[in-house]
Amino acid sequence: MKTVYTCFSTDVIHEGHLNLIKEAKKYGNVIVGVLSDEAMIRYNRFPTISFEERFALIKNIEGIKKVIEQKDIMYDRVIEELHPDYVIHGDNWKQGPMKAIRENVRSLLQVYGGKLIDVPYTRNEKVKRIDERIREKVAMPEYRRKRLRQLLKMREIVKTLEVHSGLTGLIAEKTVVDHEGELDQFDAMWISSLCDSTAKGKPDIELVDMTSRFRTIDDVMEVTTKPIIFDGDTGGLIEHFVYTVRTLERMGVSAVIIEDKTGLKKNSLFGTEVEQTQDTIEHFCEKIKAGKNIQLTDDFMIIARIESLILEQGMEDALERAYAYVKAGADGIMIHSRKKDPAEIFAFCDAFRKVDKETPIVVVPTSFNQVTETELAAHGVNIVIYANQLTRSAFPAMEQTAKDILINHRAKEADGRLMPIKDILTLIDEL
Ligand code: SPV
Ligand code: MG
Repeated sequence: MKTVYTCFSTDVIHEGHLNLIKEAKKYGNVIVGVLSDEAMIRYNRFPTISFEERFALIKNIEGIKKVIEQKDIMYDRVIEELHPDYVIHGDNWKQGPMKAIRENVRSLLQVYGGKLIDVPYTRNEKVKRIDERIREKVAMPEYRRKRLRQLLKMREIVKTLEVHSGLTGLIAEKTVVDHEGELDQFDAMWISSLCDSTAKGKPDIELVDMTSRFRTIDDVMEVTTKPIIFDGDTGGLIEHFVYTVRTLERMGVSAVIIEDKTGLKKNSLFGTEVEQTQDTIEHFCEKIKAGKNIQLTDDFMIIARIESLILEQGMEDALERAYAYVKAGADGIMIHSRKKDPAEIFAFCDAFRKVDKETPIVVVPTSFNQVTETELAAHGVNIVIYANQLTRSAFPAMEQTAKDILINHRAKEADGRLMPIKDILTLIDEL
């Protein structure tokens, strides 16, 4: 009897899956792989049920010989182990990022004469509706909020991209790359005070009020499903911060990062070029405690951001603060630096990790941008935030277009660099 292999990464079994199994049975014994959570989140949406539940779901389908876990997106290991005569899949993998997976399977099968079968993907209203329901579910506050904690367990580095609008949210949500035989996407989104303010033409001095910042979050949430880390600046007055925590938590934001500065906040990347005052350890701990006391779920995270290196207060001060903030209840530590050389970030992480192996460390490699995610992970970093690159790439592009139009008294010369009209019209899906 021949063997037929297929791999599922679904939370719901619908008639499309059953149809695929029915087809597969015509060729031999059917083995189904259930894609691991770790692999699934690299190119697909976040699972809404546990791996064990997804596994059980497949096990319950009649006529399957065996169900296994497929650990990797690419099929190298599974094909080496099973040597299936056939691999069968819906033909939807001929498009988009999944094309790379199909190509991987095709070349692996070719080596020993295995065959690839593409079954027409079941596209009907019912299947479409199920698909939309799962999407809506992962976007709901109670699912979205806890996802950062879940990702911290699954991902060596939680890759986070700055967003400040529905459009930038869509970029963070949908961009998947196929590079060097691997698929990857961003895990989370950062609502930066710098970029949220800049998008409104305002300086980054806690001038854009919270109501307006919540509006940005809402715009992003409306069109995305990924978890959000909110830049809460200094957190403001303790009496105000508790309200901010309540609102963010209710909205389904996963974490707020507050920095240990007081008075008129200026952007950290100014460093000591402008006057900035660091909060006392005692007062900032009070703020952390107040926030932790007020939150209602175990999911929401308050991350304490240490400005000692930015303000040239030394490593000892940074570490003392880190331990104190964790003791006060901080769910994570963000250590910031404006040096090009990542040495002080590495030194902080190494020292902190000697004492504390658990508390997540967040970094924002804007200045020390040559450092890779793998290097940061090796020093114990858990979350990397690309805090402003989308905004910084969009602004010069838009400015150049404005100049081209002014110089040429028409838009033709700019056109070569522009997105085709056809693409902008279809960029946003209608419901
Ligand atoms: C932001 O993105 O607003 C930040 C990070 O707070 S930084 O601009 O580097 O201070
Ligand atoms: Mg900021």
